[in-house]
Amino acid sequence: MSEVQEEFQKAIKVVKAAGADFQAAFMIKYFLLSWTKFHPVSDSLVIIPTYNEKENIRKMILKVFSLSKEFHLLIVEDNSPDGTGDIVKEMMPDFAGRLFILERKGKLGLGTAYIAGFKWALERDYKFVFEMDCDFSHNPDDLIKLYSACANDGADLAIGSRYIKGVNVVNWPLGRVLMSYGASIYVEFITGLPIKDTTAGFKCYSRKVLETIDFERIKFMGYAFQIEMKYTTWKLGFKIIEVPIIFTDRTEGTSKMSSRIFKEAFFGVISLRFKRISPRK
Ligand SMILES: Nc1nc2c(ncn2[C@@H]2O[C@H](COP(=O)(O)OP(=O)(O)OP(=O)(O)O)[C@@H](O)[C@H]2O)c(=O)[nH]1
Ligand SMILES: [Mg+2]
Repeated sequence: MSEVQEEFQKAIKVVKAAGADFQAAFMIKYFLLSWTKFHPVSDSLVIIPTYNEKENIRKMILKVFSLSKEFHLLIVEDNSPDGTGDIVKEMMPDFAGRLFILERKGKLGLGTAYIAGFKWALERDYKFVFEMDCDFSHNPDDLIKLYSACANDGADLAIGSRYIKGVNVVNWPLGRVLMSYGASIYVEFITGLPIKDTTAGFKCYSRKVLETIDFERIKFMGYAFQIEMKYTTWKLGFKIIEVPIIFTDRTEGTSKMSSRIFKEAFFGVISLRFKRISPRK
């Protein structure tokens, strides 16, 4: 018998000789150890809404699970005709307990996708909930910076911001940059919201923010949704920190930006100015 086998036999004798309580405790510990190995726990859920992202989704999922911090991932899928949902479902067994999908019947808009994701997160134990696009405009490595702003620096909402030090946008046509930068100036002028990147969609919410916001009163869909969530968080008195990030235009797949989304944001901001904000009852 080898030395290792001898040690193993000795260990078994010790466990057998011990009482039933010890054996039960040993079994529970062993079970928990193997459970957490295959189902890593995380305090953080990243929500990614998807519509026709087949070129990006696989790479994105692999990237998020390769980060040094453990994040869970919820894909809110709107029945993409290109089969994005099938790719997610095919990958789920490889990431059991870490990768989840919420499927909806059709393209119902970004705002309601996130709200569905927030409700899903609140039914579970996550302390930090992230918004991120699937198109790699947001660099998944920056999730850790956003996490740190909330977990270590006391932010209730951390925003990945393009306009902290100049304009950190790569490959966006000048028209898009001007529109996005102009939107932030416009929003601050109309509503007083003291945020440099008001349309940003790369964020980390601490749980208490999502528990306080009354989702029934969040009305907008696209960019206006992003502005409305920030405005509401600010009005409710939460601490907001902007974290500088570099935003890169998507290289794969197609943009879902439309003139309807633009109009909603333009007029929506004016209506926000007159909206009464109160916490959830
Ligand atoms: N579930 C769901 N996801 C959506 C919907 N519209 C857009 N998305 C996703 O939301 C994220 C952002 O959409 P984009 O098309 O990149 O929109 P954008 O970033 O505002 O515009 P671009 O900068 O032009 O890419 C992506 O992951 C999209 O797949 C929708 O109606 N439902
Ligand atoms: Mg995009």
